[in-house]
Amino acid sequence: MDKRTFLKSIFLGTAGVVATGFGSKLFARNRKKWDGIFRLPDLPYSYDALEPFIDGETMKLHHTKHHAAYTDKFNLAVAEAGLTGKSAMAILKDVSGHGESIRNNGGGYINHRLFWRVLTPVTGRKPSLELSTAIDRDFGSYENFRESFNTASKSVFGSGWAWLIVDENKNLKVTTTLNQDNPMMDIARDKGMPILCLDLWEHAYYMKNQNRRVDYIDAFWNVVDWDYVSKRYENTIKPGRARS
Ligand code: MN3
Repeated sequence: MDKRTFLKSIFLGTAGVVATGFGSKLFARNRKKWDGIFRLPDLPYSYDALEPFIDGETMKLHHTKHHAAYTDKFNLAVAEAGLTGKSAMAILKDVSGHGESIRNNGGGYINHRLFWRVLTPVTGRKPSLELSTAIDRDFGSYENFRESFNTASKSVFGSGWAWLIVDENKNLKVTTTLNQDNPMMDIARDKGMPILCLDLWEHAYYMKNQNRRVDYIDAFWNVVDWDYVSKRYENTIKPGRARS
């Protein structure tokens, strides 16, 4: 082996060890090493797990085509704007200062990321005592809250989302946004931390429900993951962020 080949083998060998160590252990353990690229999250259940309420074909297209496209385009827009390395929330909080592509694709990226999490195939979950107390306080009853959310969902003309948010006074509020806007954006009419959301774009229900958005809204209540929504609520109102 000549000197050059020897050095090359040492270099490649070392590089191999570094790459393996980095990939398998260091990277997995050290989340601060995020590379600034937003990735399409896996669904926490299979595509057909929410049937018969939301069909598998819709879920698959929605995740692998729509959400994937928003994710790719958001990465491009973030890179073009020189914002790589900033969190999605940091970018979208000041969305009015960025272009339409960041607003639409960044919204599409985070809205769907939350949407998959608030759904579950596990039946019978209920809001926690803490959340259900807040629902009674702010809506009068769980039934009134649902009515309010349904009415808001039906009122969205064209494409948009319905939301349950925790506002700056730690109160619950139902609101809607158009297109891919999100209540955390500075352009939102009602600002707050979203804890539950419903995608009202036709791509979310047209294959199964066609024009019957009402059927889709009704079906949605069967697959809401109240455990996750309650946890999000409790994390949002934690002491340190006192009611004002
Ligand atoms: Mn969608």
